[in-house]
Amino acid sequence: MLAPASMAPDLGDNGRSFASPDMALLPILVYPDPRLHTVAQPVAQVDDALRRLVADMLETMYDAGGIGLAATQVDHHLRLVVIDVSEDRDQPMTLINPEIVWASESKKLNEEGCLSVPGIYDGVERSTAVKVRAQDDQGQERVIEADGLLAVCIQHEMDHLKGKVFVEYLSLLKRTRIQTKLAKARREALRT
Ligand code: K1U
Ligand code: ZN
Repeated sequence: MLAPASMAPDLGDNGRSFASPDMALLPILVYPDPRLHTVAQPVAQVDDALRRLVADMLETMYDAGGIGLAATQVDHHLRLVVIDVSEDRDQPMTLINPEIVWASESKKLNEEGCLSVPGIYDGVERSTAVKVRAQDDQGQERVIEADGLLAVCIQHEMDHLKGKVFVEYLSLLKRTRIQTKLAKARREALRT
């Protein structure tokens, strides 16, 4: 796996060490919220307001125990993704206006989860390697070559930007069961 440090925002040794009182945990949309199907718009300007959103998204992703988060999931419909697949959770990556420029023909079934579909894990077939062009948080264009978990995560997050949630790869029967389970969990959470 190739996870270039150059894609990481300048957050010191650890993305979380940057945490300041100004940082915010953003509410994550839960499937089947229709806003998850919004197609994200390109980021026009990489400025301090966008970097603030990046910092809040990283904080939200770490707090939720995720390895990635797309802006769509926090109701910001911009082509922006944050990822950290490192074991020590200290290699944050920011992908602004990401485009997959190459995807391997070889595919693999991987178990996936989603912070917008809590508690549900299922298999999705994805390319085993991808090449992605994106801007970093300074607006610099980068090309990332990814395989393994990073490649899976990038494809999952890019789907979010298209308004697609991983459960849409599953059968109608599975999706119906998932919606029933999430509706029950929501009712129970409202009761407590
Ligand atoms: O987009 C998201 O909702 C984040 C999602 C990303 C993802 C996970 C697994 C495969 C592909 C993409 C998550 O991080 S869900 C949490 C999770 O499943 C996980 C956490 C740590 C390691 C591995 C998976
Ligand atoms: Zn997801």
